[in-house]
Amino acid sequence: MKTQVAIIGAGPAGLLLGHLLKAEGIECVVLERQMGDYVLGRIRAGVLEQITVSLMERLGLDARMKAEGLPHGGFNLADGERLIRIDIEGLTGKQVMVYGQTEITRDLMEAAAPRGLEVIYGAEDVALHDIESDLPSVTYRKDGAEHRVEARFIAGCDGFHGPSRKAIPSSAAREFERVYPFGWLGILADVPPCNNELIYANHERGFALASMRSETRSRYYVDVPLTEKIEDWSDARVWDELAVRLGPEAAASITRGPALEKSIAPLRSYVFEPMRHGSLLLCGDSAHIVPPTGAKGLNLAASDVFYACEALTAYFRRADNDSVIGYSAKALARVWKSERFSWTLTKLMHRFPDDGPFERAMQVAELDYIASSVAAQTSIAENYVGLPV
Ligand code: RFL
Ligand code: PHB
Repeated sequence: MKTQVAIIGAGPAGLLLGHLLKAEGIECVVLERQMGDYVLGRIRAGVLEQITVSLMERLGLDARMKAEGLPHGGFNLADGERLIRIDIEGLTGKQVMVYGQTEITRDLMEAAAPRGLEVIYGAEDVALHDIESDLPSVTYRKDGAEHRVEARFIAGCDGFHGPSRKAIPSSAAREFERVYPFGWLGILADVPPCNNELIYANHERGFALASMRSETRSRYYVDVPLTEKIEDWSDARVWDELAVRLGPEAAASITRGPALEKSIAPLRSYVFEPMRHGSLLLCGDSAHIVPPTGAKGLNLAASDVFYACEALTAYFRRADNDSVIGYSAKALARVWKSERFSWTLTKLMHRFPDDGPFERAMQVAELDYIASSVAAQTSIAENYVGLPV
């Protein structure tokens, strides 16, 4: 098969890029290792920045998001009994949208066939070839047969564990990484949220987050040491822990219910440079990971895809190779700012095992400063709502 862009991975990055390229008249095909239901079963992001919302609008795929999503004009930082509200809307004039990654993925997936976007699920042993040439290709196996896709470009949208990033020689790359000494234990339940806005809590027992998917579905997290096993966390234990860490006011409003999903995700900060090598462009988690504290992962995937689409459109419309060459620097400038924000918020809101009284005093001082300074709150608000693309 021949196409203009071979996209590896049908997560949000790959599907968004596929739709955007298709809308620009650029031929592409998306290769996904898993089956569609498996991709939809991953419970991940919940908070969308303007860039993600605007890409769905541009594609005309925003109807369900507008009908079912919850626009939020603020969120809260809790420290013991103190609650600091960050008035995102008042400070920036913008809102974030609470709408699950599962729903975005479903909207993109369902629109694929009607719009002629070919997505091949169950593609095994995906391998990249000749990425330093102008005619790279991707091979895969499906139903026992070998297939080859020849393209002008490959877009690596295959997440942190996919083969794309690994195809770039280490001599041409640089990695930056920080692994955190805890993970987030998440629980999803069909119960009303305890608060109408998100609460990020720093409690002496650890971090907690109260989030939601709708007015009847809640998503909560607590941080746990990496040694914890999910089997040791009954639903009751998770609810008890949330009630303590979120503080008395939120605790009084928590409705308990059976977990629809419960899992532990490790936290990591990671950046791979450059995000382009030869004819391969990396987008989303394949090139970078942020700890979920800033709600930035999916949104960074969206901004990468925005820049990648711009670069590929310039190439195919005007034979402008400079924008392809400039892709990495443009995307990384935004990636690093989101890395900084996610890391800062993670440090501010978690109790690290090696931290002593000094580090805790720094957290308290910073939270005091945030509580009393419109400038500090504005900085948090503009990062949370999303920096300009
Ligand atoms: P994905 O979603 O991992 O999709 C990659 C796709 O590539 C496929 N793949 C392959 N396909 C073919 N061949 C192979 N060999 C392949 N290997 C892998 C995979 O099956 C998959 O379908 O990456 P993408 O598209 O870059 O999207 C990134 C986002 O998923 C991620 O950044 C966010 O979920 C992060 N994240 C959050 N982001 C936000 O913006 N806001 C949030 O509120 C937020 N909360 C979260 C999060 C991530 C979490 N976890 C579990 C990591 C909360 C959590 C708990
Ligand atoms: C979520 O609802 O899953 C969520 C919300 C905010 C975050 C991370 C995850 O920062």
